[in-house]
Amino acid sequence: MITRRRFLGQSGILAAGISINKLPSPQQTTLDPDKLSPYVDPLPVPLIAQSSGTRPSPEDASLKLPYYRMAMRQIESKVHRDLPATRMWGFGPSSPGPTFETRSNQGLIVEWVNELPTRHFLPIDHSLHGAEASLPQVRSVIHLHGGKTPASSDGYPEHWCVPGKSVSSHYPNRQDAAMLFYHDHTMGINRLNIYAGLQGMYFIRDEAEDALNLPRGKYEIPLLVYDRFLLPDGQLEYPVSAKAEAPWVPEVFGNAILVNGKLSPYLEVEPRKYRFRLMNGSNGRFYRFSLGKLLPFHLIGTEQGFLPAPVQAQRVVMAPAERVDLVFDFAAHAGENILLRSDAFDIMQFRVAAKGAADTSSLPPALRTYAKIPESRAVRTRRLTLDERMDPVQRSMGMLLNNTPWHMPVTEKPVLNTTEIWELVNLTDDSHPIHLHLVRFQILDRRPFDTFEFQDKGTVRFTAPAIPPAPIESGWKDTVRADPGLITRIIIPFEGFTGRYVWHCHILEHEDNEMMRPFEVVEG
Ligand SMILES: [Cu+2]
Repeated sequence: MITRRRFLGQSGILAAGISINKLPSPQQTTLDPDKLSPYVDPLPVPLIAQSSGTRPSPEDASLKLPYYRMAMRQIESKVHRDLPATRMWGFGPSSPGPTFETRSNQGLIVEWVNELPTRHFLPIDHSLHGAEASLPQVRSVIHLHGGKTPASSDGYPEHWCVPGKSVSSHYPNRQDAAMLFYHDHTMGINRLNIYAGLQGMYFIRDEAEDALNLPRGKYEIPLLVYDRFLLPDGQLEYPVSAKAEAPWVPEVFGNAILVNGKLSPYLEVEPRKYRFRLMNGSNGRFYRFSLGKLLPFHLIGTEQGFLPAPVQAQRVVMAPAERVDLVFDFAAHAGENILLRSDAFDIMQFRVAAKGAADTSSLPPALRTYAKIPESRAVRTRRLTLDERMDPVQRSMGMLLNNTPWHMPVTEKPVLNTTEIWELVNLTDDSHPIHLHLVRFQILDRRPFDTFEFQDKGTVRFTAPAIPPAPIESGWKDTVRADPGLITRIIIPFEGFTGRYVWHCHILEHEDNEMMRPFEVVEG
């Protein structure tokens, strides 16, 4: 198996996003997905979440907001026709859970109810902070990724609840149309809870989106892609280290890549334009997606909504938690089968019908007004390192942000309604998708620097010119790849709410082992 790290050592930073698409060679005890017939299961599309009544708004009790009850439960779900059902944790009947559909400025309330069993079925590492053996095994708290959410509803990792209890969240949705997602964020076991299945999609719509006349309804398809390690009996396996008392591993790559919970599904499509809302929901795997033999498609959005204009591409690299919005036109492919691929791996099949209804949707040349934030607006620049701790034989002992463990006092306290620049100084050998809660940001640039000189003297000596963000990154983001050997600069308006939030690496194994820190937005 080629790990991301080893591949990076061989290939340099430009390969960062694509380096971990090698699947581990099947051993006798693991499932060989190549022996299963591909494209025998239709692609499932999660049901739309339904509200049940209303609740008063926490901001104004005279205002009634839709109320959703979302119960986390252990379920059995078939990932492939020829495998027994897989034990998972889902929301209501499914994993991924039901999809939220709401509109900008339409607040809602979700009661996240923990109806899970009291024993975890994946290996907890009690040596990790926040996962001590004295704590209940099964705990959950849900975060809405990409949401501009009040701190008390944001799913702070320590605000978990146990089976039989619930946590309610208020999502005001005062933000632009975008594809967000909800997922578990529990301290020390987040990687296991999401791996078990606790994630789902959340769409915010707005009038600007309505006016674009993009493909919609059955012509707009969410594709939540994630890898899992499956055993021959179809059950989930989560890899462990050789140390029984400390089973944490620094990264997990499965032998099976699922789309909306199915292995190698197919989707019947008409020969017309479709809009795909693609998301990487993996713990640690990066993808470089393409369609067919590098057929061109149009990228129209990123994590926090539309790009200024469509960008034509043949591939798109996605780190965990990144989302892209893309339009592909099957019109010239009537009667063909087209694969969604990630480098050499076939992920799903689109079966294009010979004919379909007339396509009245459009791909507008302009999507959104978008202004780059001038650097001069930043009131403060923070230099923050990404660090890895190694044991004497160069095994990873975990990652850190700014060399500071989670439990240390809060050091990042941006003032509400000010803008800051954060310089992410990556001193590790990995590419880390860094996510900040509450905010959206823009990428300024990435620039190579001398990491040895920085570690010796603490000084930055750039070794090459700054690299501007790729066209697909030239919009509002909430997750940014910080590649090794580079300083990645982002510019962040801190808007919406004061209070305690977190920022972290979205490689879930890193996040669970100290690559997460609180930040606090304070009044001016
Ligand atoms: Cu990381």
